[in-house]
Amino acid sequence: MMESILYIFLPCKKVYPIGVTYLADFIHRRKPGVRQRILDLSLFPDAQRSKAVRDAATELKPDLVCFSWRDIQIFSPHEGDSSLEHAFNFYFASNPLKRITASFAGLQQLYRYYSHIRAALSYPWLIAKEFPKAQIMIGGGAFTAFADQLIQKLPEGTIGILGEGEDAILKVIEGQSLENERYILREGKTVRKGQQGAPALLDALTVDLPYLTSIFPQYTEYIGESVGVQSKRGCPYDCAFCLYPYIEGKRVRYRPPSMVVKDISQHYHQWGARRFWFTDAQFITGKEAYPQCTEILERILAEKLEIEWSGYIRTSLITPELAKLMVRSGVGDLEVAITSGSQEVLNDLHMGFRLERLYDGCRYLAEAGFKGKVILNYSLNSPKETEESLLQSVESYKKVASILGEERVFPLMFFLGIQPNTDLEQRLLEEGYLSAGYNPLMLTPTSIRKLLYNPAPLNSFIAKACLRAWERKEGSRDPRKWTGSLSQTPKESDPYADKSLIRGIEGNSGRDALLSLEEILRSRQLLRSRQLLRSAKDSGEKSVVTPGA
Ligand code: B12
Ligand code: SF4
Repeated sequence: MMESILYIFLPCKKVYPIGVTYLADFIHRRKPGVRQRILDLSLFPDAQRSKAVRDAATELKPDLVCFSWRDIQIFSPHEGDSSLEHAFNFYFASNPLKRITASFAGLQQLYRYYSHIRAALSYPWLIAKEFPKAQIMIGGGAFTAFADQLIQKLPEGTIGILGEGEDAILKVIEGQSLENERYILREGKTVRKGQQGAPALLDALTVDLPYLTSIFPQYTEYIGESVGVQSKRGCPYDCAFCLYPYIEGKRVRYRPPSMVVKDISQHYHQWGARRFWFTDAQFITGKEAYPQCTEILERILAEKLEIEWSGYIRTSLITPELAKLMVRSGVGDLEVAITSGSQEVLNDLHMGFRLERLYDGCRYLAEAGFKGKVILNYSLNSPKETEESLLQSVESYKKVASILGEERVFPLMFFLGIQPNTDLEQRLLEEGYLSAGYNPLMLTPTSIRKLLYNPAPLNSFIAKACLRAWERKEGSRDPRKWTGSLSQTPKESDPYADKSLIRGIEGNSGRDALLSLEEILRSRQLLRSRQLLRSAKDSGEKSVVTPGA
């Protein structure tokens, strides 16, 4: 039986390390004698991270070191991140100077990307070398997404876990077999994998906050930030590009609302936290989730918790009653993944909602007095996109803006990023767009171009519209700071949890991009109809002339 666990949250842009807090809490409830400590490396400058790992391991002498790897992706396919602009300038700018500047910026970003991965891998290697008796485990969102590639780069014997980790860690400290867990383990050149049996039910008690406070002294750094709370796990939908059901499973498991709100209330009263994010893959997973969602919001109100909360929410499932409760219980800014204004494109991506219902949801929010911002995510140039469907997307933005108010709606171009283990990846492999055995972590100018899904023939004028809009806002420079996982985000007063997205909406350049796109498409249409007219006229003239000829 193991007696001490050190959790190390690998560096990424500062975000509350909810996963490791849940893991440590779970173990403490079952094995109160196990000594634990959480170390969040994001809060240290680069140069001090190895020392922080060494110091914590020397002090705790852990039997088990659990690394949690949350993010890898840096080429976020959305316009809040300057890497997308560089990539677009590199591939599509007509001015060669811009291409050259973008290629330097892109190279710099690639360098940062690789050194970020290298640095993250160096901490497990440090433990393996300097504390060889400790067992190493690793999990988290980024590890789950890229487990097959990462396990090859980790010290032999590292136990990787895909998805949730509570039961697996418990089994490891008890010395039990992992056969019914989603583990991945490399022995020399062979890799072994396990399949999860029954996923854990979430009826455990709430987080023991005084205990968490004692093992995670860095918590004070998160008091003004948005604290994660999970109310359910799993998503039953099937959106082609999405990895969440792969990570969390398709079966939805709910936490009892009283416990979810007890979590919020403890953080509120004991830490003074005021901002929360429901980290669920999807907060409203379907009609079956209504009772739980309703009770959570009612309890927030009943307990007079004056918070601001957000999360991923299917707007199409918002009812008038839920909208009222959402607004009264403190819903903040929302990110709505409309994806496209064309029902056909949505259906092709298996999004499982009707646009009309999405508009209804927005209407209910407006009627309930919603005052937040709505970031409206568009994934232009999805498969099945046509010039007509692009114009429908522009129309859909106008429609949402007319419902909620133009000043509240911020369209954001969020290109489809291709991720391993998604339907989209599978489809593109079958079509030969991706080649079998490609390495999704290997970024080169060609692979980035592929992985930021924006194929020909619509790509060039979509890029043109985006560049035109960004240029107008930014004066054709890149004044935005690097926002990738390596740098520390400067303190910003904006309450939105993902600060790089906020950059995308500051200038509302997405609106400009959509309107520029409309301009480009309309002028193409005009040109085409003029050409048609002319050729009709020409052939008409010919046919008039012919008889007499
Ligand atoms: C909620 C969420 C957000 C919210 C976070 C809000 C907040 N305040 O917490 C917001 C919208 C801000 C966000 C932003 C981003 N996110 Co996000 N996010 C998620 C989401 C949906 C849930 C994460 C979560 O908190 N889950 C709940 C907790 C309890 O689970 P967990 O932390 O994963 O931990 C569990 C397991 O992973 C495991 N585990 C974790 N560590 C360990 C360690 C060991 C040893 C073991 C055994 C197990 C284990 O056990 C834990 C408990 O069961 C995931 C997708 C998903 N469904 O998982 C993406 C996800 C983590 N995000 C991702 C990314 C990329 C981002 C961004 C970088 C996007 C971007 N490019 O701009 C940003 C920036 C993040 C940052 N660092 O600032 C990726 C990461 C993978 C990747 N491709 O790199 C994911 C996986 C989504 C995806 N694209 O597939 N995100
Ligand atoms: S995009 Fe949202 S609704 Fe669709 S599968 Fe992913 S988490 Fe579920």
